Amino acid sequence: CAQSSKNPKPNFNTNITDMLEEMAKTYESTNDKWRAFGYQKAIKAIRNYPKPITSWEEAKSLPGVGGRLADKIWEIAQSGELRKLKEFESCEMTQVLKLFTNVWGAGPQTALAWYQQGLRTIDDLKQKAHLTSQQKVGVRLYDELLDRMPREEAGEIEKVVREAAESIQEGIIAQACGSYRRGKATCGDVDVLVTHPDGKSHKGIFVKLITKLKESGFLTDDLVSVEQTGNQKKYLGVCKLEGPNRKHRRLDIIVVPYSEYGCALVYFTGSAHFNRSLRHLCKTQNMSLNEHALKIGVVRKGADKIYEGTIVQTPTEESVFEALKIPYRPPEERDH
Ligand code: DCP
Ligand code: MG
Ligand code: MN
Repeated sequence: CAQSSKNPKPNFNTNITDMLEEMAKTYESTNDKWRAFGYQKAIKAIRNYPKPITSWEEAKSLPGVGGRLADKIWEIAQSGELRKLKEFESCEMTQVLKLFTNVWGAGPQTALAWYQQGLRTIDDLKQKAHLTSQQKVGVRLYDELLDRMPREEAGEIEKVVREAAESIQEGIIAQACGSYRRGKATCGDVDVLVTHPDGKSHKGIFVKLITKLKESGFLTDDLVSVEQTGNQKKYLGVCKLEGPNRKHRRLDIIVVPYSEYGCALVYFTGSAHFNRSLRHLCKTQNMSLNEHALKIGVVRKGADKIYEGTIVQTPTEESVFEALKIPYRPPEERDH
């Protein structure tokens, strides 16, 4: 939860959560959102459970775990296996949907449509499917984009972006957030957050930075050239470091005004799960938090906001935690 500041708790039931994760992923790829959600909720409860699960009743007592899920948990605890997962692994359609939903820019509906057209492999997609420009990139670089990079490589990518940014504008801040900042050993992509302490120089930087990184050959493919939300601009693309044996890697660049830097830093450092805990905490305190701002005095009626609240100035990450009245948590301790 968001309030504890201790080291990440150990998981005493990794064999169980691993298999349930696979189940959740399968249900996500078949667009079975409620089942996937139910599994995620159970996984969370099992992760927080302070000892190995040794009975069916114990499993059933966890929040979000009903009789059927308790059966599955108990099956794994006893036998180390889950028949339903085995079944999925031998089901062609399920496997193909998993393969297809891993194409960047393809969701469960697209995956199903491709399956129904008789397509079965990534080669089939290359030859016969109507692909969006994003999916074309996703298909061409399928294996590389699924591969997580060692954190050292993420550091090198951060450096290339930072040096390009600094050469455009003195004093610019460019910092890799996401899993890299949380200290993970591998990263799915690099999320570079860019701002300028003078409060205005960030404005011209987005186009110049992307252009420069394209001209140098570092950026190889665009996925989303620009996504604007309020005063923030986000680029999603693919890059490749110079030299032999380099792979294409996913890179996100987010440019934000300095006034939003504190909240943006918290948001893009994540994890997504941690952000959800923070937002949940906000709801209990009439606050709201997103990548732009922290607001107080929010009035909600059910899921609707009747009053938007007022912005609290949060120039630093520490000030965000302070305003939320919780102890500061270093990035390494924000996985849950
Ligand atoms: N984020 C979020 N909610 C989402 C997606 C992202 O709050 N649905 C935030 C938290 C993430 C950050 O943005 O940590 C970066 O998103 P990534 O998808 O790049 O996730 P990570 O960097 O955490 O992990 P990975 O190593 O897979 O990239
Ligand atoms: Mg990331
Ligand atoms: Mn990202």
